[in-house]
Amino acid sequence: LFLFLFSPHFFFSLAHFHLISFSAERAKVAFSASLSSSAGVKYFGPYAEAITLVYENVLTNIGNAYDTNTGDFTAPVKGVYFFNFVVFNPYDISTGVKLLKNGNLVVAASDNPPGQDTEDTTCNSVSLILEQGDQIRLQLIENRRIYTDGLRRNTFSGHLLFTM
Ligand SMILES: [Ca+2]
Repeated sequence: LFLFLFSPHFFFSLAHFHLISFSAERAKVAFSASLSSSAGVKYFGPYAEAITLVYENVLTNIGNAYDTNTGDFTAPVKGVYFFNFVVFNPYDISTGVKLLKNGNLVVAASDNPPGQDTEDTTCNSVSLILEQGDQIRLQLIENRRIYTDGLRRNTFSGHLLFTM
């Protein structure tokens, strides 16, 4: 033990441990983004295959864990994260969005076309234990559509609740 305490390996381990605990304690992760920053009307879908939705209009992105080029959220530290997404679509085509963790479905939200009021909103939320590097993304479900305009009714948010 005595020899180990004064070995380079011990000091490396000590430094490494402090580095990890320091970064985990200080981790601050929170993002919110809407699907489009433009006031113009945009439709996504319907497509035969699911596509990743890129929420390009960042409102908050503390820690830069959400990538507005790819639509991927990458967990910077192990912890419990809360995600919420709100989906809006009007008119005559059903809407639906699914949340994936490392490519696998976790939860989804969908809605059939409006009847009389011509507006539909749906949402879902989930708290997940993520390892460092785990990825979360939202995809438009196959054969569904999503619509956006200047009112920013499609949003995606994620927050680190606490590290583990
Ligand atoms: Ca409906």
